[in-house]
Amino acid sequence: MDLVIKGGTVATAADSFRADVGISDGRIVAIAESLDASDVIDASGKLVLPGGIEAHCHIAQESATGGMTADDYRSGSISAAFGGNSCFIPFAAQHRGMGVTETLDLYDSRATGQSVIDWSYHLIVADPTEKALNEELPAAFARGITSFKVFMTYDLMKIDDGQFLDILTVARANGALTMVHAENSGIIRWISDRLVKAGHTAPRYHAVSHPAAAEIEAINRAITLARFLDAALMIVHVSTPEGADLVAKARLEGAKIFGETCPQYLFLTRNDLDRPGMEGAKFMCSPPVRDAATQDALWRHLQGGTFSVFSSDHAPYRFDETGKLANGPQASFKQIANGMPGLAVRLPLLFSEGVRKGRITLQQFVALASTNAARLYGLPRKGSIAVGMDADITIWDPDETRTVRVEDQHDAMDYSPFEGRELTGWPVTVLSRGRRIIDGGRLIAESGAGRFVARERPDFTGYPGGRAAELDPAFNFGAEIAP
Ligand code: DUC
Ligand code: ZN
Ligand code: ZN
Repeated sequence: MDLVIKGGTVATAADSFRADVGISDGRIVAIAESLDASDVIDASGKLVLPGGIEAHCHIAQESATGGMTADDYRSGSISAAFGGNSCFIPFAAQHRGMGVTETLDLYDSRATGQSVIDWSYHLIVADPTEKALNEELPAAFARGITSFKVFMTYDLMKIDDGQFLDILTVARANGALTMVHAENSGIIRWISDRLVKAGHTAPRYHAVSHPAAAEIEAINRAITLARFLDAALMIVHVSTPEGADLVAKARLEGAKIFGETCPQYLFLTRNDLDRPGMEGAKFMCSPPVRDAATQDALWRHLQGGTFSVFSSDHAPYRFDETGKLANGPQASFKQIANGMPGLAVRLPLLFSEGVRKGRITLQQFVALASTNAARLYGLPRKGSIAVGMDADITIWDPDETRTVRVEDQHDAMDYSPFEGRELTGWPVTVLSRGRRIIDGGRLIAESGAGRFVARERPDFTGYPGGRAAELDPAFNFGAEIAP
C-alpha cells in the first residue's frame, strides 16, 4: 500500500465505523482494523469521509450577455478542495449559435491543465437545433457528459415547452438526466417592468421580481413535461416550500424527479438583499433567497429526503466593475449579475448547522455531500469509502471551530455572503485519487492534477415512472411519437 489513513472513524452514507483505510495506485484497496504502510496519515479523533462532490457551480463560464465568472478552473478547483471536495461538476454553457461539440471543446480547453481536482461538466443547452438534438447531444453523452441543463427563464437562454420536450426525449433515449432552472419567465418580466418603471431598482426588489409563484408554476410545468414522457428531471436550486412539495409528491408517486437545494436558501433571507446601499447585490441569486419560514420548510425537505443533492451554486461575480457593479454603482437590479460564491463553505455550513445541531445524521451529510451526486450523475467510482473506489477522501475535524472569512475561501472573490459565521466541523486533509491535495491548511496539488471524468449513465433505480397514455401506440391508434 502507498498510504494508510489510520485511527479515524470512517463514515459512509450507510455506516460509521472505526477502521484504517489502505490506498494503492489511487484506489482504496483495504479497510481493516489495523493497516500499515510507510506513508501514514494520523486521523485519530477525525472523520474519514468520501470526498465531497460539488454538483452545481459556475466556473470559467460566460453569461449570455458576456459577463465572465471570477473563478477559472484553477481558482475554482482550489476553493472547492479547501471546502472538502475532491471532484466537481461545473457547467459547459452552449449559447445560441454555438454547437454543442464546440462548447465542450471550449470548456475542455479551460479546464485541462488547470483543475486540481477531478471534474466533469453538465451541458447547458440553449440552442436545441436539429443537429444538436440528433447528433451532438448523443455524442456528448458518449463523451461522458450524461446530464443536460435547460433554462425556463432568461431571454437569451430559455427554451419553450416544445424544445424542452425535445431535449427530454433525447435525454431519455440516451439515459441522461435533464436539469432545469425552473422560473416562469413571463411573471418575472411582467413584475420587473412595473418595478423599474416605478423607480424601484434597488437590489432588494430582486426578491420581489422573482416571486415564489414564478418558481412554483415552472416547477409544476417542468415536472408535468418530464412525467408526460417518463423522462428523468432534476429541479436545481429549489427555493420555495411549495416547489419542494411538488418534487416530494412526484417522487412519492414513483416519477424520476429529483431535487436540489443550496446553502443560500437555508442560511440567508430577503433581509440580506435589503442591506444598505448596493450591499444587497452581494446576495442576489436566482431564484432569490426568501424568508425564515422557507428556511424551516427546506430543512424539513432536506431531512425527509426530497432533496438528493445539496450544492453551492457557486456563481462568482466580484463586488466591483468586473462583476456585480459592471453596469455602474447605481445599476438597477435588472442589470446586476445573478449569483453568489460558496464553494468552500457548502460542506462546513451543512456539517455545522446540520450534523452538529442534530438536524441531519452524519450519514445524511455524507449522502448530500457526495454519495447521492455520485449515483445520480454517473460517477460509480466516487462517493463512498469501499474497496475498489477512487481514494477521494476528506478527513474532517468535527470539533474545530472557525469563523468564515473571505480570505480563507481561496477563490477569486472579494466577498463571502457567509462572512463572520462561526462554524464547527472543517475539512483538514483532502485526497484526490490518493494524492494529498490539501493538508494542514495548505494546498499541495499542482494545477492540472485533476482529470476529466467521463461519467456513466445515471442510476434511476427505484423510480418506475410511467409515460402518458397518448404516447403509447396501444392507446393512440398506433402512432409512433417518441422513442
Ligand atoms: N442559475 C444558476 O443555476 N446559477 C446562477 C444563476 C442562475 O440563474
Ligand atoms: Zn439556474
Ligand atoms: Zn447555478
